[in-house]
Amino acid sequence: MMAPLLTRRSILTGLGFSTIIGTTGGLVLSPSFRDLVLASGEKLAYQTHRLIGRNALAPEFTEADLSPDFRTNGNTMPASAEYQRHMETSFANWRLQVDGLVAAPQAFSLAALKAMPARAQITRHDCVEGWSAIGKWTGVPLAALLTQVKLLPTARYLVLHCADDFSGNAYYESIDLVDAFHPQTMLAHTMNDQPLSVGHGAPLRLRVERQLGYKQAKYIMRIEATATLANIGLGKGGYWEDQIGYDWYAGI
Ligand SMILES: Nc1nc2c(c(=O)[nH]1)N[C@H]1C(S)=C(S)[C@@H](COP(=O)(O)O)O[C@H]1N2
Ligand SMILES: [Mo]
Repeated sequence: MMAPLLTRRSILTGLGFSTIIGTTGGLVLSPSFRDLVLASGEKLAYQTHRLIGRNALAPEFTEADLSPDFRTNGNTMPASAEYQRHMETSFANWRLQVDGLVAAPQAFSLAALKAMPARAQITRHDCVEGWSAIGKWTGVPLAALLTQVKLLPTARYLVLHCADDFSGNAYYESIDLVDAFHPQTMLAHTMNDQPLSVGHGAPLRLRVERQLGYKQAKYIMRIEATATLANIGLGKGGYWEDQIGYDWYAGI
């Protein structure tokens, strides 16, 4: 188990992201992982993505392609008193907790995240319900954050805990480390050059561009690095995965 981590660590400090992803893809995901976690159709999509390259980029568009109306979906206003307080104070006291299987857990303020080197990308969001929209996202590459908190060798997933819920069941999502280190995977604080609105997930939402809309977790409060998804929610890796059996790996 040490070799992959050392490789990933040394590459993180020394070389480019694409090399990290290739290495992570080759070493972190074992066949037993795929067999245990994925159902057969989903497994096909996952393996196809691995063949064409999990590190391949999602198409990017131009400002001229931006959708004039990017609709909201799912929860558009978390009901919790804690979230309401943060909203009323413009998220000044909000912190993103990053913990779990990391050597250096940290709490990031929104100002600290906005001060980090940003990436911007114009991509198409595809909802499983049959609509798409093109938007511009600006935020912190997740890889940069993970470098700061120092993932432990036992970490295999990142769980995104959100502020909202449906009937008391918290919304959450999870991704593997290949997607976590993908160059387009970011924590977006800005949409179409404006601070992320509450409807679209303020103050911070995930963009994981090779997957469907429900993976794009809004209202992120905490990111937890884990070795397994079995102990989170009902164990399927996400709110919709738990509730109605959506694929955990929603590759597009
Ligand atoms: N926390 C949270 N994240 C969420 C949802 C949600 O209800 N709560 N809905 C998901 C779904 S199904 C989609 S299509 C997108 C919608 O994002 P938008 O509201 O910015 O269009 O957010 C996803 N992330
Ligand atoms: Mo969706």
